[in-house]
Amino acid sequence: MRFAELDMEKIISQFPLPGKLTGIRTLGNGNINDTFLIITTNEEAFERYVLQRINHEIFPHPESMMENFSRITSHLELKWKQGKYGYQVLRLMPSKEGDNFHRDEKGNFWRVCRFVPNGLSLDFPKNKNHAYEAAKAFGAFQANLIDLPGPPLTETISHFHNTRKRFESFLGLVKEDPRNRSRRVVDLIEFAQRRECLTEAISVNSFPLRIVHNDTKLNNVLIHEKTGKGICVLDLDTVMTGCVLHDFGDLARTASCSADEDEVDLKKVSFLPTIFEAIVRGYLESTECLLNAKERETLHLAPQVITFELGLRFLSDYLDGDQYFKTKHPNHNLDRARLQFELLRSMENYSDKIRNIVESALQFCHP
Ligand code: GN1
Ligand code: MG
Repeated sequence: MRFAELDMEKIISQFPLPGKLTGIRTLGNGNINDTFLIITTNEEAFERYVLQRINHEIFPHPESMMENFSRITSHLELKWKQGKYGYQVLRLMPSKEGDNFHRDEKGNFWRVCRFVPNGLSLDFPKNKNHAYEAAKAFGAFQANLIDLPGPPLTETISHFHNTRKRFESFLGLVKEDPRNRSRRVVDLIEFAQRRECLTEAISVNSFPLRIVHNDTKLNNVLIHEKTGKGICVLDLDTVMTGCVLHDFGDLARTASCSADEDEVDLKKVSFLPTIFEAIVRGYLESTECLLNAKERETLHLAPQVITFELGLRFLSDYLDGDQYFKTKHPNHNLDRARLQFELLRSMENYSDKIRNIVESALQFCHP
């Protein structure tokens, strides 16, 4: 949905924010929800907030997703007060009705959070320290949610990181070819089919189920603009029961890559072992007591698995006529798929190095 089509002021007025609304602009480059920065001003100062429209076609149960959100943030806030969690926690602003979201007359779901100042959301790390800090922050996030009280969190998207299911639905789309596009991507289809074995590397049933973030792109953790420290984990919509390896792998996919997800020049794409080494260090520093033997021994495969999965998801969406991810041009999903597969190829070339980095870091880390 486009900015211009929305009656933004009316929506914002459903949240009793102090001051007068003085600015609205789009924020970030999420592929699913619509995100805006809101500025309100009174005589003395201004405040910033983040307004989001939840994509309810992709997240079919926004109410229970927001219930997850409240439970997660309350728990982390408590851990923060107890001095156990060293990061800021997203804070929701209640609607006029006192709910943690507002539903407009068109059926859209909206939420508002306080803006976290001084944070950079980076598409790739400017240095190793950023990668280390991001990994430490996502690790601490997992480690502090291990004792979340109450029933399991609601599953916001089913089978989200089930690589096998993703592969099967990809094969279904290749066969059905609803948009007659498969002939243009024969090379990518073959590339994916030759790597079917990756669909079995992290089958969720063989690992402990823990609460994980599930969308640990580097830009989902804010890095302090001056100190370079991780300050806040963002985007809690897919936080649910899952496997820790997917979080580790997805950060490696996005941070230890020489190009960002939308790069079209594949010559610029390669895996960056020194950044990866920093991710391993940061992640193990905050999760070393958490991981069991099976998780430790499979850690080195996670970047490849998740990169394969993302490549499959982009390619499937291309074959399906671009229904899922937001796209900016007709071949956007195809370009994204090509990049993921190129990155996977580079990871394969570095697979011994990746394994060595993980194994040597694990030597110094005791469960
Ligand atoms: C989507 O919208 P964003 O950027 O937070 C997607 C992730 C992908 C990512 C790829 C719910 O996340 O799984 O890794 O795009 N989120 C969902 O950029 O599918
Ligand atoms: Mg997301």
